[in-house]
Amino acid sequence: MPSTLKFMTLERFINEQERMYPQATGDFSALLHDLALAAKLVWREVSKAGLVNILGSTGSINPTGDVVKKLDVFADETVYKAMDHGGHICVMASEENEDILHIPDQYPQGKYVLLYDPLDGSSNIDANITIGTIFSVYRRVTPEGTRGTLEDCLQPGYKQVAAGYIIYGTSTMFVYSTGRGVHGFTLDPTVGEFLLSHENIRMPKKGRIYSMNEGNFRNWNPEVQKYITYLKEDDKASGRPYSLRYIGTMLGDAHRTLLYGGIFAYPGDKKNPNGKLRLMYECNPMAYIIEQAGGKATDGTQRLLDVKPTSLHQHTPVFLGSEEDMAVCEKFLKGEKS
Ligand code: P6P
Repeated sequence: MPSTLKFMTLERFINEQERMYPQATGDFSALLHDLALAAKLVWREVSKAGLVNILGSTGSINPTGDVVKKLDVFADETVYKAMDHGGHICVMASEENEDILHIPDQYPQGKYVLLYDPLDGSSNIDANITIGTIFSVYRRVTPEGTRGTLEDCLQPGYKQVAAGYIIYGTSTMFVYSTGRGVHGFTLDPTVGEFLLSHENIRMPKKGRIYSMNEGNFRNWNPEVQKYITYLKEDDKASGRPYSLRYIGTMLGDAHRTLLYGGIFAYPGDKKNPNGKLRLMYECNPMAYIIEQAGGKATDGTQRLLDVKPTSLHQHTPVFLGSEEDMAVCEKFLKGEKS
């Protein structure tokens, strides 16, 4: 029976997953429930952005140099306020804020850490192109009961206990993993519930789509240039030429890559050796999802989830995609194939 007919709501799914862990306290589930509420609150504004004149720029600039849109600010504040009082989190960090975000003193310090990009793809807001919210959850590494610190936030991606995103597209989906596969829930706005629509998502082993901003081709290193040129050659046996699909919202391009296969990349280049995407807010959570679905993610030299972070807003090159596509890509990046 199709999973949606089971009326498996996100809430019920989270609770049933919790029952698999007899020692669970319910803290983690409650954190995910709070995140689901935050998703609906952000969706409510995103879905009517054009109607309430929320479009347009605040004119301010965020820590990584993007022009901040009003919806960015709303989403940033909404996620924080939905998550700050539950007692499950000891510290947060947002792509929109320079420093870590402490939990207000009147609320208990929890055992988890939340990092989030409140609205990825914000440059697409005014064009009504897919945008989304990305999140990462870690267990704290400093003593319980104390205020969370930067050390709690700067953990390598393999330490994530959950990661996911809410994609505001033709429909709104909550996609996440807690290390037991990747599951997608589609929002039914008539009842305000996320219903299980994509149970245990598995990436195709190989795709026929590559997703990169080819406008940067001239600045890429020769190995990347050779790989892209290879993908565009005519060779039916290996499914080439690939098609280029790129919307300029990382989570949208990564979500399509998750479902259809192929490869997404934002390489470093001569101007930006570490690329443009943020390790902590975009690449680690998406790499976690891609690996959980059977794909691979690297920074061009090592497994992306093994990268040791040194600062909250650091950039990293990223290559993520289907197992077989990543194997070929890595051969080019190592100079073993040309
Ligand atoms: P470019 C959106 O601003 C973002 O951070 C990612 O979501 C997206 O993949 C990338 O920037 C797009 O960057 O240089 O291709 O416009």
